[in-house]
Amino acid sequence: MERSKWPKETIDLWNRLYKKDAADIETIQKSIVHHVTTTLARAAYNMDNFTAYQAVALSARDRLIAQWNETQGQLSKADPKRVYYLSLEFLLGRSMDNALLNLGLKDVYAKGIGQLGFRMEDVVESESDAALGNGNLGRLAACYMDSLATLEYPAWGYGLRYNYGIFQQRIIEGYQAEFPDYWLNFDNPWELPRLDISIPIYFAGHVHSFQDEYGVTRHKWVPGQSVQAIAYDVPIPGYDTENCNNIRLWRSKPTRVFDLTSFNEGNYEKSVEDATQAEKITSVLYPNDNTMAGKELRLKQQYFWTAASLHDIVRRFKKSQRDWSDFPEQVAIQLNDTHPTLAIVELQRILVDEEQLNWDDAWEIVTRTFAFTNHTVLPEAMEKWSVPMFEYLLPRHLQIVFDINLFFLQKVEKRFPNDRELLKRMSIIEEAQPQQIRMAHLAVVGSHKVNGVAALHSNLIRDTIFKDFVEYYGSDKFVNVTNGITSRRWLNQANHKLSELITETLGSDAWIKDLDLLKGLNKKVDDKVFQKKWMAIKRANKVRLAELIKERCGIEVSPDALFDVQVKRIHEYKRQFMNILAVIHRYRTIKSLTPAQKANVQPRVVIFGGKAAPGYYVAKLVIKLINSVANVVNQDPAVGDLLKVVFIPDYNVSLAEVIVPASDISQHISTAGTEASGTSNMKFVLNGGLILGTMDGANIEILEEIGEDNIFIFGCLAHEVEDLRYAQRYRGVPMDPALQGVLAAIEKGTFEDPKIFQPLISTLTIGKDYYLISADFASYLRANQAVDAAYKDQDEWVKKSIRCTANMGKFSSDRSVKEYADNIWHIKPFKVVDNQQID
Ligand code: B1N
Repeated sequence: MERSKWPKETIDLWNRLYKKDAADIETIQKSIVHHVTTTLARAAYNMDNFTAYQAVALSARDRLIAQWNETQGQLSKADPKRVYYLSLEFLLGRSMDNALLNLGLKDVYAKGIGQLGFRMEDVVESESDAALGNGNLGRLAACYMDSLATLEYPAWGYGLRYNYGIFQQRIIEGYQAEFPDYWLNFDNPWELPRLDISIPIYFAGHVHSFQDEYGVTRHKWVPGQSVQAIAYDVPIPGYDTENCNNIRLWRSKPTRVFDLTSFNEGNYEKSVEDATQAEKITSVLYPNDNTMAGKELRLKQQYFWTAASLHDIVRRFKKSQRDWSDFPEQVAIQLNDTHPTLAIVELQRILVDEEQLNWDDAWEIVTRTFAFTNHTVLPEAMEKWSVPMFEYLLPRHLQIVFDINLFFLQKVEKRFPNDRELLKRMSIIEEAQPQQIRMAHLAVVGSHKVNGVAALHSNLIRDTIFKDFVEYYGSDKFVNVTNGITSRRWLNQANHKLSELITETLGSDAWIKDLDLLKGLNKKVDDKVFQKKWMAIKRANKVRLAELIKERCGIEVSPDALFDVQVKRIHEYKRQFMNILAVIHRYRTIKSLTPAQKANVQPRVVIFGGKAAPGYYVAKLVIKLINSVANVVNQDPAVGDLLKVVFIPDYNVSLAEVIVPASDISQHISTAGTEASGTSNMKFVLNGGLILGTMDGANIEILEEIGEDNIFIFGCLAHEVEDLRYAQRYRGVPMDPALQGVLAAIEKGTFEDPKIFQPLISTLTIGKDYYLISADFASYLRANQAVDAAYKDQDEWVKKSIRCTANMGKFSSDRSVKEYADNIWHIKPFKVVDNQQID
């Protein structure tokens, strides 16, 4: 019987049964045991930590689903404006601990599972990471989803459900080796398969042009291939709220009757091959960070994902029976980098070809709907697609791209007549052999707002890659939203002891949702008792990391040494190479000291971690060099505990949760103007770690917040980079002498066969040192000495550490998300009420 015709008794019965589970320990234990014995088909006697994890996860998931249903039901009814965050990467890491903390049930679950014979820490450790991202860009998306839910914004994420996330890294004879991350091996309790939501996605074929009944020329895409997009929903609970948002991830499947031609020809093998090709689309995450590979499969991924997401968004909009002109009042779509830019073209196609709107009206709707975040200025990361490849896969979309470009350039020409160079520079199409589509230009033209991710970066894009566009559109279209991180995961969860101390000190845990309240800690900077507790927690975190290092790397390090950390993707612009070169310099210096002098050396553990893209030869050599140096240094009795070098393999989110709280100093040392923002810098400082860094990305704003006495800054400034490059190229500036000494040591064979490292060393040839390692080297060494000296003065150090945490409020992703909501998306919070009624 239809729901609207139910008699009162039926509704009453539903309402009586439709009650949220109580949160007492017995109800929780019952639900755990229920999942062990039924869902997992196990018994108490053959349970292990992993089974316990699965059962706790399933039990928590039941609660998430209830909240998810409430949220989505109430949102459907009220139908407020929503934001859709399109990101090819969501680097969520583990979910269980986060879900329990956000639900406010961590303690009672810990107690519950404890009485059932398991330790919560072991259960938490049994979960593997959801690693559907490369680095910061994907982790940022995850932090934003947490903030959107916590701030009760109506928001959905859209992404791809890769079968293989970022590869697992092992170190074999010092080299990186990559292994597939088949993360779905043991099922994933955090996703809800929506097998009923299956959307056909088309590729290839040709375009049919015809005159409609009014004599207007219209176009219809007659596709040649089809696949299905299946939805998997990942609930994202907010902290301390009933709201539970959704990330919808698409998986590709073959269409049931896929290729009729092969089928009709009786070519079974060919039709199976087609089916396999269809599944391949969402098989693997491309492991490149900040570089573009230009592979056809990647373009297929991008279209598959944007087309499925738009279909879903449009379907939801159409339910409300509003006029198309209302679309931008109901829908905001944020493009996380250029990867989803095809969504612009796809929406224009839907509106013009399928909904029969005229071009200009459609384009107005499109541009009012989309906004675009740029995350990089590196030329190698700029997405371009070859026109012939694009035409084969998306023939109708290519026509639309050319039309968008034509109309756009006509307008530019009108404003700035007779400037062919300008048109060439601004064109969406690059005149190369073959022609290329510049996705960043398309994203700018199709969006109403464009933002960079830190103040310096936003200024840089206005002055460089988008300069002409700023002149044409005016500067209002180009804004800054400095990145942020979620305090829920990066302090409350990862450093729970510190979190408890902060709550106790401030007298409330309100800071978890309002990070500016940390300012209250400034009053405690000189409080000796507080300082002692603060340092005791840092030390405990260092002990935990030392144990992990012993276990994973077999290296013994002292928690009393200064822990110096650089963990991030390995990339030339991030200059891990410069770091290890300075370590070599330190090593050589220590070796030259008398025993008396050695007594004054500040012991240091230099910790590296990070993955290199599998095809990035030079970056992989940096890993090899770090491991070769570590091998020699760690075994040199003349050095002992004064210097240890560690490369922790397979850096990922859950490792970061152990490493970040344990650092004394972390390094964010990119050449000025190359790191768009960085977000790990924020995580370290929030946890009371100091920064050694350049005037780049968000470091600059961190300095502004915490004060220059609490950060170690060195190196050239962004506006000096061009002149420095010119000078070394054309004026023969000699190499830094200390650097010369270091290179000579490598070339002498101090760290394995020097031939191995020749390609790496040659990147420093005078005139070719693009990332300016030589130019910055002297000031880098000085900054390192300043770190040593400051760390020796522990009384002052602890004050710096407290001031760091106290002044990081700005970098909460809650602040970032609010800026997007107010200035770009124009959406308002929608509070889900816990009414526990079916309607
Ligand atoms: O985005 C982060 C920033 O904090 C980092 O500074 C920035 O490097 C990073 C293509 C990227 N920019 N571009 C990428 C990743 C994958 C890919 O396929 C580009 N990642 C960044 C968050 O704003």
